[in-house]
Amino acid sequence: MPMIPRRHGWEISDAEATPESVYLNRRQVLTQAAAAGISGVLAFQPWNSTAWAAKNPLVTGKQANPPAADKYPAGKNTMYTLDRPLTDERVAAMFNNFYEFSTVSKTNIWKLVEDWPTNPWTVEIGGLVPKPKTYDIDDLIRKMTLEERLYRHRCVEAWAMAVPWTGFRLKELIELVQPLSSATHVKFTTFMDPGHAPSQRGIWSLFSSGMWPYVEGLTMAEATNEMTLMATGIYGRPILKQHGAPLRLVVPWKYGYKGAKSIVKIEFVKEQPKTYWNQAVPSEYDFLANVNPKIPHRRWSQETEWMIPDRSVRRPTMLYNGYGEWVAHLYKKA
Ligand SMILES: Nc1nc2c(c(=O)[nH]1)N[C@H]1C(S)=C(S)[C@@H](COP(=O)(O)O)O[C@H]1N2
Ligand SMILES: [Mo]
Repeated sequence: MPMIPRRHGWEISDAEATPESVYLNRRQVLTQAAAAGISGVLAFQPWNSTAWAAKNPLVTGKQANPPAADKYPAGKNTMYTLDRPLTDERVAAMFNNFYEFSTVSKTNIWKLVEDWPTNPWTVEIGGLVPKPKTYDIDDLIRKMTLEERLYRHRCVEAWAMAVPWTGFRLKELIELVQPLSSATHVKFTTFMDPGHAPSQRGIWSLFSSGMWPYVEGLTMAEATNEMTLMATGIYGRPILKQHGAPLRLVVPWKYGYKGAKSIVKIEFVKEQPKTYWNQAVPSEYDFLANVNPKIPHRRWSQETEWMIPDRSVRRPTMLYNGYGEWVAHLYKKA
């Protein structure tokens, strides 16, 4: 009798819609799917977040010596309102996509980041700028204006959440560094640390496309949109490591994979950057990645979504994740 890992009801079908199934080998996929299916039947129970939170009072994943820690909590920008309750802080902190740490599970990333140091940390700003410069993260954050915003988040896999991010507008940084007019895109490169990030080393790097580091990109018009946030905090405190400490991109009208975590380099470039998921599976993850209920993923519909941790309630997906008022004009054909 093979060992079947016991799972909580709310994590039973991790494997059903995750991108990793395209690059793990077929046998692994089948084994995982079978294990998830069987344990799902045996262990399914409605998720009781109150009872669970009582047993797990501490959110782990704090940065050691978080940068600009005295800036929290930052002032609230009340312009962006939610149509749903905020996700429980501990639920958000314990359900993550962070492929550098695991391509298999979302529910133990918070443990896997424990020994990963995010300090010291520098962010290189380069490419088509008059003065390329490497900033210490603490100095960089202190140059910017921090604010808190409530945003919905929609993963391409159909799970969603609503969280308070603290951060600064990317636009403010762009105004500071004054990119040349020849720049058409911004390229975000994230950390490389095979010693701490298991997927970046050995055999795992083969199964995770071998294309590290994770890279994302935006057009200049998207990057300078008011909604585009560089998150440095969450729930009124410095951002947890599992959410992409110490600096993470947040573009809430796009699928979550655009929101690169743990950024070390921001470059202004003159062509569309080659991005991680788009390179790995171009037919399933496009560069644009705007949330759109009418454009199905190749393997599932995008008409509905569910809010973590409750898979049993599906709600309609909104075009641009409900942020069309701010961003639809970017995509109108002239
Ligand atoms: N560096 C890096 N950034 C990443 C990812 C990743 O695997 N590596 N996953 C993306 C995906 S698919 C999602 S949905 C969000 C998840 O963010 P969260 O774990 O803070 O909810 O991070 C995005 N940013
Ligand atoms: Mo995602």
